Amino acid sequence: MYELYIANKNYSSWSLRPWVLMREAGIGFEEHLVPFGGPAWEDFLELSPSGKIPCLIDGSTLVWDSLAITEYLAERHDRVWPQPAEARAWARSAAAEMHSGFMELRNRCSMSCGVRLRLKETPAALKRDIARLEVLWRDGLARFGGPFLAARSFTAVDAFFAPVAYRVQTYGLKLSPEAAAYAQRLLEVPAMRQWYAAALAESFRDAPHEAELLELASVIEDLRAAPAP
Ligand SMILES: N[C@@H](CCC(=O)N[C@@H](CS)C(=O)NCC(=O)O)C(=O)O
Repeated sequence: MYELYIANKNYSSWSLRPWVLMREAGIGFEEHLVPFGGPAWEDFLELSPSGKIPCLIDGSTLVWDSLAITEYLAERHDRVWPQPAEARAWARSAAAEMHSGFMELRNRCSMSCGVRLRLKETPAALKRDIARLEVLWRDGLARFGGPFLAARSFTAVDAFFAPVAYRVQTYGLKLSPEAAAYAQRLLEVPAMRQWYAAALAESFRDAPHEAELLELASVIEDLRAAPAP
């Protein structure tokens, strides 16, 4: 049985990727949630050499970084990347672009599933990231026929954009109808619903994450369970 170490579901966009992928691909795993806060980095360092989460343990093999975990799983399970090779090439490129890019979207709209926020400003760099996202999604959906990005079913490339769907919801990001429909489709995936319900139930608050959100945005609504005293 694989063991997947993740951080808090409300905040941890990187953890969401392998979690939702494994759930949707029917790959069994035992979940371990290691909370942010306090000596989180030391806690994470005990598990993962980068001091970052997620990481996957398979017997004596440790895999860290969401992209490496995805590729490790793809060597063992059929449903991780789409078929045929052309769709796989596109999906890998789009996932890699998300993994190493979209910095403004990631930094300015950090994931907080259970909160609704209004950004204080929308700089040109963020608009560029959103415009690129729309072109990329439209391309995948048109090229491979949807309803997911590179296949009829949810695959790893959708998992890489899953955190974006929560960001769209949290920040009310304005997208074209086609892109908005895809983001909504991601939110309705069963594993995404499960993650979201668990995120809302969290009473844990991570002070650095909360401070970062308030610096860049104002809170419209907080749907999470009341904070732990
Ligand atoms: N590129 C890594 C990034 C992982 C990452 O930044 N994880 C965050 C949690 S969402 C983390 O562990 N942060 C703790 C820290 O930076 O100290 C991946 O894809 O897994």
